[in-house]
Amino acid sequence: MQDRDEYIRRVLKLYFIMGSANCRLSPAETLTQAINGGITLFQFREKGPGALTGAAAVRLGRQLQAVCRAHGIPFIVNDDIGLAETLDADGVHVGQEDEPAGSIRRRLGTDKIVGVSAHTPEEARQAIADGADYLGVGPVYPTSSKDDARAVQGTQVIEQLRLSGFGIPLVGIGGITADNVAPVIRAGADGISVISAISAAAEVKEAASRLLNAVRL
Ligand code: TZP
Ligand code: MG
Repeated sequence: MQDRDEYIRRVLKLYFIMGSANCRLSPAETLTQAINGGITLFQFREKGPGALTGAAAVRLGRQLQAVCRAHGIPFIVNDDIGLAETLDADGVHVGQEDEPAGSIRRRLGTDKIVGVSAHTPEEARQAIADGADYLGVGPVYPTSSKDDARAVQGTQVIEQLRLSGFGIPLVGIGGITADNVAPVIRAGADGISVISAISAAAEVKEAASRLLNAVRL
């Protein structure tokens, strides 16, 4: 458990989330540059305007998974447990509206990474009881990458979770950039999860590398 937590904390440092709707360049090019810039974990999140579905989503998932494999970066699927099973992904990330983590853990087994979005200590407690490996907590700052995002919470929930003794690996998410990452880490997050700060950057590799340096400070 200790080793697993250490591994999870390490890969959560710079957690990049992306689907085709988020990219300026092609998804594979965006991901390749992000990996070259130093991302530590990738989540395939095919949502939003013009998002691929069915066989096309599977094809893109396979392509991005191959890029991750070639570079030793774990590949996580957002929400869609069936897609994660089809691809034999390294894990999944789910929100409170998705399949409960306990049932996902039973479906995927102990080896896969299971992440859960949590907004309160009660949701955190339930996720941990269900066998979650890590929590995503946010939105820390305003975001335009998620239509149904909850109210902005600053770093308050992260601090509250740490102060009440939750030691589970945890990332902050929502509107995080190299310029505002410091308070997120100071509040107790092990890393950050970003979409636009990398996917929409003019220079994807440089953006990832700046973020990684900021997380390490
Ligand atoms: N969940 C909470 S905020 C968010 C998700 C998926 C979007 C994060 O995107 P960005 O562009 O890093 O604000
Ligand atoms: Mg979801």
